[in-house]
Amino acid sequence: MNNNITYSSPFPPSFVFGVAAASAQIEGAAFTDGKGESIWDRFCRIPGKVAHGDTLDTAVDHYHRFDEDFALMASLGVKHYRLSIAWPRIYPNGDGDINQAGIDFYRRLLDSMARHGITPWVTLFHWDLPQALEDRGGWTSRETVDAFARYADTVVKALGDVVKNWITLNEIRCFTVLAYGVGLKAPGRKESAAVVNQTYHHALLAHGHAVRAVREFGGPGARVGLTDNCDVCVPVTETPEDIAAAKAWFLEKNAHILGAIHGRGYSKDYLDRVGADAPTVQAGDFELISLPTDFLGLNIYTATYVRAGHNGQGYEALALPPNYPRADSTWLNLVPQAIYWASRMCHELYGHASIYITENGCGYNDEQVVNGEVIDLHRRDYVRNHLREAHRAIADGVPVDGYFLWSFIDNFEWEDGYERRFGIVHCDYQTLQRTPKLSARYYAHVMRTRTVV
Ligand code: GBH
Repeated sequence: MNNNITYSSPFPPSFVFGVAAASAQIEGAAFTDGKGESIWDRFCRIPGKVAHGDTLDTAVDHYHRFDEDFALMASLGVKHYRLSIAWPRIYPNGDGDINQAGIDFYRRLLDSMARHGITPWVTLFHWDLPQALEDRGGWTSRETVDAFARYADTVVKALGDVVKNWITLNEIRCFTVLAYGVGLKAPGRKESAAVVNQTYHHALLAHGHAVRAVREFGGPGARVGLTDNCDVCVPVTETPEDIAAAKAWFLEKNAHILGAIHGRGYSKDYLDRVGADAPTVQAGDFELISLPTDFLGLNIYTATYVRAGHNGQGYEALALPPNYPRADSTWLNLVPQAIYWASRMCHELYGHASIYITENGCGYNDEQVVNGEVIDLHRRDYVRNHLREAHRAIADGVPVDGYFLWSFIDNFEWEDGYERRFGIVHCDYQTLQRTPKLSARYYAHVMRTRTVV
């Protein structure tokens, strides 16, 4: 509890306000300057996989317009930007020869950011796996871990003089279970539980290699952490019983990722649950997986409500009634306390001393520019309510050190294509013209005053 913080106190001076995006979703230039094919370049061409058959070929053409985009960020007062590196630009075949033009591109981009006074937070992998590696098994194969290790070494060596904040992987669940089990995301496979559990294990190893690469080659001041989309829950009432139930739910749902990277291996409970489908683990794996990190990144969008079970035993997760409010993204139920409880639980359960909300935002359709404006009061409200919860966490002594709004600009929303807009800047997909929405003006005010009431 930090009793010096009142409702209207500014965020602490060191608190980072930023915006986020990812390579595949904004860059375009999908086959430019030697870039190799990614699994999303392939997936979006399979009929029925991505809404309207949208592709990543042009996206918002950030590849050619980054100067303009950073100038716009600077004009809004953005000082921190989370981006990702496209692995197929650096290694078009996933492994083997380095494509120098890919490294040169990110060097130009980072130079432009520096000119505009914007600090980079770089994610090494945000789902755009080289297709050549998928052809050899993708994340089901341990060879992909070895290739990732070489890729991480290369990127950290090449850019570590200017990049000091590294994020290893983005949202392990999305490129493992949703990609190899459910088939919703590229490469769209539907494998057995045993295979899916093995992809989780390989992703954890890749995370460990990225931590190792930053320690070996990151130079002075380099910091590194994972960005996880942990399963989040909110206790229905803040009674000791409901809070204990929520904690039990959180521990169970997140054991195979957060437990593992925090040095707990796979929990007995997890191993009992998966039984014969447990991943194959080699000697030394958990030493690599649990290398200490400097911060934990959390992508927070929504949560499940949990309460104590009958007779105070266990927990009960509640189904949402049909009229519960949500964004246009069907999964995005509006539960702002998600930020408070996710960060508090990670702090209390894993002892994390530094937490960044590396994504938070909302997706809506049909946002149009009218008289030069997009009046997205729904997004303003979302951002405001979520930042209040970050502020509450800080007041309660939870070390939330920063917040990155997803997203800077409307972009390719994976299987939902371009229909779903998450940006605080509108993109006209015909002309590629950028128009800051009302939420951008609001967030600029928040960043300037460092206060949310
Ligand atoms: C993040 O994922 C991503 O990091 C980012 O690239 C993306 O654009 C952004 O959020 C907005 O979606 O049918 O229930 O399985 C957010 C977490 C997890 C949300 C998977 C959608 C699939 C819905 N995502 N989930 S479900």
